[in-house]
Amino acid sequence: MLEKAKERLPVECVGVAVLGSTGTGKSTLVNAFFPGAKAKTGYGAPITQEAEWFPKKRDKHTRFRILDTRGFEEKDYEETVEAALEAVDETNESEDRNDHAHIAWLVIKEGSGRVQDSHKDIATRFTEAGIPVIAVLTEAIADDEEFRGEVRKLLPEVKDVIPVNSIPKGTRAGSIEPFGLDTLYGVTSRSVPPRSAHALTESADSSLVPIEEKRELAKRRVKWAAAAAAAAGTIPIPIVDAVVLMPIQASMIVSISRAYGMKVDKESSMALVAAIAVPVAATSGGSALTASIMKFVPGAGTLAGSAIGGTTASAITGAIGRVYMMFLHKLCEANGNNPPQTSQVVRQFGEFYKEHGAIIAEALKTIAEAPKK
Ligand SMILES: Nc1nc2c(ncn2[C@@H]2O[C@H](COP(=O)(O)OP(=O)(O)O)[C@@H](O)[C@H]2O)c(=O)[nH]1
Ligand SMILES: [Mg+2]
Repeated sequence: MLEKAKERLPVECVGVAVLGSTGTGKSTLVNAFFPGAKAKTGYGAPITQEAEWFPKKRDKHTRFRILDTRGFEEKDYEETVEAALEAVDETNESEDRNDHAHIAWLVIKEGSGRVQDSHKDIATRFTEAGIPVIAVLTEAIADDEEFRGEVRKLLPEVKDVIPVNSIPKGTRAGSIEPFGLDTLYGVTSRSVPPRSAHALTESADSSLVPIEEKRELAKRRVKWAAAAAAAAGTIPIPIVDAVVLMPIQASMIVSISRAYGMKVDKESSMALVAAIAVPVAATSGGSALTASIMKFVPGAGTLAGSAIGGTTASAITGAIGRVYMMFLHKLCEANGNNPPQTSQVVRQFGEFYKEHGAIIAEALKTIAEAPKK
């Protein structure tokens, strides 16, 4: 049921073309920025053509795609630029914007100190093709402004020039910690369409995403679920709460968790949903919704189904979502913007609910008092 409900979540994807010569730090950058790059897209496998998308085809669950190329060696870069543009053109013909390339990262090693013909070519031609270009200076030293200024001057088309250090860098003076990826996240997020920005929030390394953006995305998921529940409420009951409402609420819980950067697989999603549902069900005393919520819990049995209306279904779904968001937000905040483990949520939600469950209790009361429709 969870799987089915997830099918109905909004489809969001961001396409990133990562361009630059071999050895400039493209792979290092992608792997630091998108922790799921290898597992989720197969990125890093040897490419068979000049330019190739990872994954090759997008499905409903794909949150990001990366265009990888052979590398732009100075002597024969034209062919690779041509191939990359072709790959972008092809995908951007799709009517679904989720298929598109939305942004290009032009990767230059800061230490090279040189802007090449290939860089200029990429910056102009991708910009002309409607793909914003961000120049990323890798293995950067935090306060070396000179090269940055030169890149800005020589590549006036680019949206921004962002120095980054993707992984710790050892120097004689000690280690330079990673920096700049959060700036790259911010500029990228502002340069792509809103739906792709949401996909970025979900797929970029959680530490790069400001907690307020996580909250915004979680709010959208609650809104989505409340709207879906409202629509579901108009379908004849009792089928509605078991088959429609419960999966909506379950996938809402999973997608709020993902918005806050939690890694949720099949098993942990069941544990999460149960952890939220049990305390809610325990306080909701016999309303029609209890029947719906109790079905979250394996073996809890079913109550005789009475009808609930769309408004009610929407109100309770929204209330559950808001309380869970409050809970996760607090945990993340207390933990330096790091997502909690599923086990921590399972252990601590009950306690939190005792203090803050009034929001849900209110919603449940209005159901109990509402005339049955
Ligand atoms: N410290 C540090 N090393 C980097 C950075 N980017 C790349 N490197 C190193 O540079 C080398 C080449 O990087 P790689 O990602 O394989 O380049 P690619 O050929 O463009 O994919 C690797 O040894 C990386 O560890 C960076 O931002 N910081
Ligand atoms: Mg590479």
